[in-house]
Amino acid sequence: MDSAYEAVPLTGYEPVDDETLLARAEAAYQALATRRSLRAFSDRPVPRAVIEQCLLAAGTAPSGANHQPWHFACVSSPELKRQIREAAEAEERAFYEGRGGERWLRDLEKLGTDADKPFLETAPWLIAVFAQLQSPDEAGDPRKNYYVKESVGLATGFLIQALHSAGLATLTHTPNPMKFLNQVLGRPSSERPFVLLVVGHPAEGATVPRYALTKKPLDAIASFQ
Ligand code: IYR
Repeated sequence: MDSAYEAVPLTGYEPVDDETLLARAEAAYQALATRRSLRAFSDRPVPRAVIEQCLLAAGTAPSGANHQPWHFACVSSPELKRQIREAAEAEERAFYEGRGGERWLRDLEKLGTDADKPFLETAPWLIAVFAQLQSPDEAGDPRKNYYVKESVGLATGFLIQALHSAGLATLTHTPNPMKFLNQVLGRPSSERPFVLLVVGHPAEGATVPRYALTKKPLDAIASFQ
């Protein structure tokens, strides 16, 4: 039987000396360290072509068996944004009125969040990321996916990073529960909402919580042996 495997030459990794490696690694860190989860967006439009390029970047993420088990539902329609805000705020009100539990609500105090989510309508784009438990294979037949959450998490990380590199701000928003996104966006039940990314330019005078600026030092997040 013919193997399904075919090898092609590796491209894209030109040789680099260690000094250049370090300089690039530092630049990568500096570029990412300015990213903030933002909750105050400007209504300045963002061209769809910009979003499309960032989605292509997200789509390069590694995934289980290269099944790419993600769908990015991109919303700029004011009416759909309104529906999403309404449904999200209804869930969030229940959460902040007690469903979250005392401990969780106390942990969120430093972030200054509440049930009001005006940014869901102000920001030019909402990207609902869906995880596909199964998706069609090349022939269109349903096929099981593997490591779905891990894969979609990686693609979402790539997307946030691409949007940030382009100069856009994001909020990684997780209305809880967010099953309403399937209904509002007409996605099948084989897809689970993973995260709702809010994308746009910062509002003038936007602020962020001081608490979120503190990141763990290297010795708290890594070990070398
Ligand atoms: N989903 C709520 C609560 C919330 C939960 C976590 I974990 C956060 O890091 C921030 C908020 C909300 O969006 O307000």
